[in-house]
Amino acid sequence: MSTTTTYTVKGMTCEHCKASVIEEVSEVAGVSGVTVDLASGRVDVTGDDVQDAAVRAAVDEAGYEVVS
Ligand SMILES: [Cu+2]
Repeated sequence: MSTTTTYTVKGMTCEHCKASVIEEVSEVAGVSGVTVDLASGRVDVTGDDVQDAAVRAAVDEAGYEVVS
């Protein structure tokens, strides 16, 4: 079953940042959708059996920080 988890990511300031996060998180196993709201830093990750640690690592890889 597909579920959506919401994260708050610090440090995204423009469309490029947003695209980087979407690109990295989209590569995480099981992820089927990623949406980012730049203003709030809200990142919604949708998918099946997505590992929380893998999402956090992907955000870190993109150069940003998950704060919640
Ligand atoms: Cu940017």
